[in-house]
Amino acid sequence: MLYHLLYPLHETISVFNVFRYITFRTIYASLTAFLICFILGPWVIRKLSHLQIGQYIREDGPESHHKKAGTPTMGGTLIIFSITVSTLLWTNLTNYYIWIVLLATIGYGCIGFIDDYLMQIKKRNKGLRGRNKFLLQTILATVTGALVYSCSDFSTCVTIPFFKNISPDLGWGYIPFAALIIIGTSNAVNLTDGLDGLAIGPIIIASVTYMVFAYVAGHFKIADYLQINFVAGSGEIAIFCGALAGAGLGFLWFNTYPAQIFMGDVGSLALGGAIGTVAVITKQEILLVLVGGIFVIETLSVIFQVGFFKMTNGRRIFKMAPLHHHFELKGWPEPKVIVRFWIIAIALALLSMSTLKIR
Ligand code: 57M
Repeated sequence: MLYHLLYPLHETISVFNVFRYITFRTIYASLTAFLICFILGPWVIRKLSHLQIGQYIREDGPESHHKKAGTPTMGGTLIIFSITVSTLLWTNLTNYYIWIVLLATIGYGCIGFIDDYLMQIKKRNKGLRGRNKFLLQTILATVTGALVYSCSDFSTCVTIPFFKNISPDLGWGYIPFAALIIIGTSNAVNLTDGLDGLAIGPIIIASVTYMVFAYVAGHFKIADYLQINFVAGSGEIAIFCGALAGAGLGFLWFNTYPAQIFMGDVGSLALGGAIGTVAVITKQEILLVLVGGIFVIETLSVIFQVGFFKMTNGRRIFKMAPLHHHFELKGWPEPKVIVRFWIIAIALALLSMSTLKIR
């Protein structure tokens, strides 16, 4: 909004010329989202506590988690609010991709909110039925994929990391492909959000990584030089990624160990949906496996654990899945598990950025 209000005044007040620069608006979108979370955080924590929206802790979880019972959850509502306000303030609102990524973020947040509401407020132990939750996720992800596909100059070719000459064109098949990326990412982040700051850390790292990808993909000369897909208008998505990272940092201030608040499914599903949609729009879909490697590792640990359990009639590969619980049960203190996972996430993000040159 500020872009539309202030940039036109740059002829009379020259300093407003800065509003044309995506870098400037990305920095301030990040700071705006951070400040909203940082300032409203204590009030939201008090409000959730007052409403008794405290985390229910399952009996079969690690012993160390039982002390977490009652921690305010559904903090994802604050994350989504700060991302949305900051994005609306700092982006070019005529950009189609901005509305698509906001739809995916808020839409997945609503699915998570329903799940949290049923579980935490209605005390329905399982929340939304798995089947219903997956159906809602599939519908929203398919609509998101179709909206991206309908963008006139959007390429339906899939970018294969490290191989610039291989990019299969999926045609309309890109819609289910995109939906799969979004659903998978959303659920992977949801599974990962099981320790204080464990999910939000890699989300911040992935947001900064895709901020770079969105910027270069939206810059014709840089995209041409790097020989990556030029996606007209994706530069504005860098501003959204800035808001995502800023909101993540603001939330981490309160979610860091020992957490004063959890994000809830409203947060984990929304953030995963956001990152998945950004990966699709910036044409770095497959690379998300690397950028979001922590989420992939955690999900694979569950798949292997459940599969092995069923095949061997009860034997386990890990002490407990997802993987973060395995290290907890091995005796690693919670902060050690969290920070080591963040370190791996940073290394994977650096490796993913190197694919811009190694192709
Ligand atoms: C999402 N939710 C956390 C919090 C957060 C198939 C199976 C792998 C499913 C999985 C599961 O239930 N996943 C649900 C993970 C939960 O966090 C809440 O959920 C939101 C995210 N969706 O925002 O509101 C617990 O995580 C802890 N937590 C923190 N700090 C945070 O900042 O400490 C969360 C955020 C919270 C809190 O204790 O209550 C979760 O873990 O449920 N199931 C599991 O992950 C279970 N694993 C398991 O059953 N493994 C089996 C099989 C199925 C693979 C096995 O290994 O044999 C573990 N989780 C729980 N109990 N709660 C272990 C058992």
